[in-house]
Amino acid sequence: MPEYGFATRAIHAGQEPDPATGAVIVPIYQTSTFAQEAVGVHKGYDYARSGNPTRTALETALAALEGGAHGIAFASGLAAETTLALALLKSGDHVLCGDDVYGGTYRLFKRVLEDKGIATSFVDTRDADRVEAAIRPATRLIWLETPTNPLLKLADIAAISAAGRAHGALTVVDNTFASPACQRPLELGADIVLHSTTKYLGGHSDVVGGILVTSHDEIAARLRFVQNAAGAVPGPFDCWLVLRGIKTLQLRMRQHGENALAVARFLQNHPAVEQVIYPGLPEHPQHELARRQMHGFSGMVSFLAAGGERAANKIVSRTRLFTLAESLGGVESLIEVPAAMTHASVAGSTLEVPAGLVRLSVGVEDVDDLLADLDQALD
Ligand code: P1T
Repeated sequence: MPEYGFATRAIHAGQEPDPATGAVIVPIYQTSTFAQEAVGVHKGYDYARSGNPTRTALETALAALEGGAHGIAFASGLAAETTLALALLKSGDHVLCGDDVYGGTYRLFKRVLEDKGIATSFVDTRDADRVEAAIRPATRLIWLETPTNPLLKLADIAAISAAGRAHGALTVVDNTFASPACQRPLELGADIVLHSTTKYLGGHSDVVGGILVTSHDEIAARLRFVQNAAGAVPGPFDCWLVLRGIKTLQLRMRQHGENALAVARFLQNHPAVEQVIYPGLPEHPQHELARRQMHGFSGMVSFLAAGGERAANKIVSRTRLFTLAESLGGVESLIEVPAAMTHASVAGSTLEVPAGLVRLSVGVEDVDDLLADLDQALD
């Protein structure tokens, strides 16, 4: 549905009334198999690992939101990453990865794929020239998070994708932190977009899932083949929850962004805070790039607590509205210490994050309540 705007696609793409019953909302096709009239004669579905109408709706909708031709859904963000690696990489290949990524992504590359002969090196993706210089003859994938988890560094998607193309490497953008409401990497030249749909796309902290979107037909066919062959697919109810979530994505992201900016400004003026990181702040060193390639700056804010690890641990134990928990992107505000929680698996590596770093997933509650909660926790 390219002729419609983003918010319209979020509500309608892949979500026409059910042809069988007229149900306005895509039904949860809770079935593992589908009747065949004769051997191989059926209505497009034979077995639910290979395909399910609720999943098809989600895949169509998310492809439309990212401006891509094909969506391929998975049981988690990491299942999407694993399937992508199985489908596109072989022993001897090299992955060039950003030097600030989700701890689980690092763990997959270093502690699972390296044993299979796939090498990964890490580079500061804030500098497109440095990324290009680090491309090797064996580099098959360039793996970007932008903004990164948890330091909110940005990568110039257009410049890096062009460099990758010139050297025969595919650029994958993990767009989990921005969501397609704020950033659409395929439109900037990236080859594949990945999401943990657990986060902003689901939006309510009640589902775990993942998606890959691409406009390359051959790559999509290969990914879809391995989706079925390896089998890390989402169930129909999980697909339905994400479909329900994306209907309000645009509205939620607007409020996440507004609240996050207010929180970032508040923290900037607080003596218990050493440094605030939010791409929407003019003081963010890459704010110009953020304005160029994003449409809104999302709801993730990180800050360094004055007083380091002890101070950080104290703050996160004192908030009442900001719940101390891993994950992000739900309507409720969350707070965590990446070094000890989401990024424990990068400890001791070059990706290690500061022990005094606090990460906020700013929700859509009344912003004055959020500011008051942080104020009493930082006191
Ligand atoms: O948790 P899962 O759905 O498997 O997604 C993994 C993943 C992939 N990419 C990014 C950028 C992520 O942030 C995540 C998961 N992250 C957290 C759970 C977290 O709290 O950072």
